[in-house]
Amino acid sequence: MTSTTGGARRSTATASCAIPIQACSRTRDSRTTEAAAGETPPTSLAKHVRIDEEALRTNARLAREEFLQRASEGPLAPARGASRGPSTGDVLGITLIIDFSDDTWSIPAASIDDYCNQLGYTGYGNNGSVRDYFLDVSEDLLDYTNYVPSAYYRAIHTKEYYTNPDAPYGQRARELIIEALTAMDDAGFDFSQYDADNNGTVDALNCFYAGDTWNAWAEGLWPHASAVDFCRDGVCTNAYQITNLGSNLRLGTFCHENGHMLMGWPDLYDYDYDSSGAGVYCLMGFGGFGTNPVEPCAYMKYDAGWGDVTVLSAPQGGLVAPAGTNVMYKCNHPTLSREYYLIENRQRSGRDVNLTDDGLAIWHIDTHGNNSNQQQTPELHYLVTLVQADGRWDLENDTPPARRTRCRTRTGGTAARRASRSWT
Ligand SMILES: [Ca+2]
Ligand SMILES: [Ca+2]
Ligand SMILES: [Ca+2]
Ligand SMILES: [Zn+2]
Repeated sequence: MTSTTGGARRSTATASCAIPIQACSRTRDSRTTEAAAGETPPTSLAKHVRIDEEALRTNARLAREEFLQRASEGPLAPARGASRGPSTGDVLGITLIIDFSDDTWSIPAASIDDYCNQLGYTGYGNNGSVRDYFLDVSEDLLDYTNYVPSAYYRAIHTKEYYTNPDAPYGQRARELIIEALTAMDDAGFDFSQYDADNNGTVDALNCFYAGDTWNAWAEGLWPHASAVDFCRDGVCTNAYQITNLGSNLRLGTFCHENGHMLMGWPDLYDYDYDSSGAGVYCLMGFGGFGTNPVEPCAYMKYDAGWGDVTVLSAPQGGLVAPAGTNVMYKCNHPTLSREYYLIENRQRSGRDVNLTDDGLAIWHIDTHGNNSNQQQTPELHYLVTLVQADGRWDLENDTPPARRTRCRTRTGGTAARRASRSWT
């Protein structure tokens, strides 16, 4: 999202780091930014079984930690719409794997290949591979695989060099990426095969580096998304995301970041951290973490061209909206094309098992909105608003993240009638 509040975000996130959580480790001596294995929230709950209070708190904390770790992406991410890859068809990304003489690899290259590409993958407790995730949520419209080298690229310099906090943030990450890309090209790699939509831009560039994050927030190799210009074989790279590997592989952040790169999706959490945005109800909100990230919410699927959309122009009964599909209903604003409602069924099963409630989700969309703006005024409101059944507006009010938020639980017809009365 475009914004002029990069500085504000930075100071907010820094303030948040006053909380003594692992993701906010601020010195090189504190090299453990990964959540401990035992803290992983439950991912295999039976349908309709509520997540207990402790697990809810753990979920919320882990989501916060992951997003705090990624907080730098807001100011650095390419402007919305500036760089977007293809969202359908066979798409091939590049995933660099890099280690250092002073921090060598621990996860085998073949494991990272499986994590990206293997159908039915279950490694590290993940619900499928990255490829599985996007096949599922696009209903087979997007088959996204990644080229993963068969061996790590050993960086020219030490990790100490790339993580030097005195260098401008991102500069040495890009130096590292260009180094690795150059070595690939020298070995005969054909970058022109990685531009599925033939727009001259490599569709997706991911970079994993060995070990933990050594840096403080927004320094050195602190995980981030940005852009790097490297041109070979008639194409150039643009957006990239870089993350430390740590000791495990988790789907959430990778899928979230590739949602940005491929589909051009915006973040749906509040960059100011003073409200909860779309909460856990979307991959691009706090739901995009851990080993079983939730589905992209209806707007994302609609935007990507994956939605099975029926436009409702009058109240109707007997409508069917199966959960775990891309069936959705749309109610247009009488005069403004940028504003509408999308309705989908979300149940706590499969990829949505970690939702904090289920039922019919009614989303108010205003493409001029911004999920950093929780004010709920005609001028300042979210892009994607969950119209909460209990009217509490917990997401906007930032009461414990999404815990008390309620989806609609009535039929599509009833919900559509109710929705049509309350344009904001
Ligand atoms: Ca080449
Ligand atoms: Ca392209
Ligand atoms: Ca805000
Ligand atoms: Zn993001």
